[in-house]
Amino acid sequence: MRMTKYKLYYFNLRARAEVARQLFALAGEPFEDIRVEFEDWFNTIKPMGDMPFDALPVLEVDGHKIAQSITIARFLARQFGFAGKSVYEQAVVDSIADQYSDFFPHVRPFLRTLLGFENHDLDTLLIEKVRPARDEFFGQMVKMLQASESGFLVGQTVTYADLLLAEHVSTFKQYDPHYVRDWPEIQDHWAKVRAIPNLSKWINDRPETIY
Ligand SMILES: N[C@@H](CCC(=O)N[C@@H](CS)C(=O)NCC(=O)O)C(=O)O
Repeated sequence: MRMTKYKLYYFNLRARAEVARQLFALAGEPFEDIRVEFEDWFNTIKPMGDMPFDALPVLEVDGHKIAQSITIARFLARQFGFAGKSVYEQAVVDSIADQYSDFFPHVRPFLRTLLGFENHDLDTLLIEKVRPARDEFFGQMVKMLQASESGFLVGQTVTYADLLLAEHVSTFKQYDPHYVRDWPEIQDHWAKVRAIPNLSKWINDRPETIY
């Protein structure tokens, strides 16, 4: 049987491509993990205009390109069985991904400052922007966990929504060691997701990056 050929283009960061990479790891599916240097992107690849919407990540599936990180994650999750077990569950999973996208602009300046693309005081951003947004978002996620009663956000098994939340937690634990101290349900969720054997192997083996 011919295998689908996947190429994932992104920068040498976890950031917006990491959930896609983790879905490949969970499924045990091979893919080409193409990590573009910023210099090559801005000087060569972007000017060629071959990437939809002129941004990364982009997933190439047998030569067909798909853009937008959440769309890529949803596509792979559907392919590999991590998108929710019923149409209703899938809608709830997608709604969490959309909620994550609404939350993300509150933490984006912090991440862009780490990369040197913006220039803010990181402690001020943490206190004034990141933590208040975190409290609202984590409160919403705890309600999902309480409703599902499985330790995962939706249904009985891991979905790409769990990966989005757990990867966010990992990133901010790196820079704010007490990030989940007052959120035991979120800490337990993070530990449960990251204990999944294929995922924990990927996390141990993956390239070390700033976030
Ligand atoms: N909403 C898009 C945002 C994509 C995006 O902003 N990508 C950034 C990196 S995280 C990028 O390609 N920046 C370089 C550029 O815009 O030229 C997604 O989630 O994929």
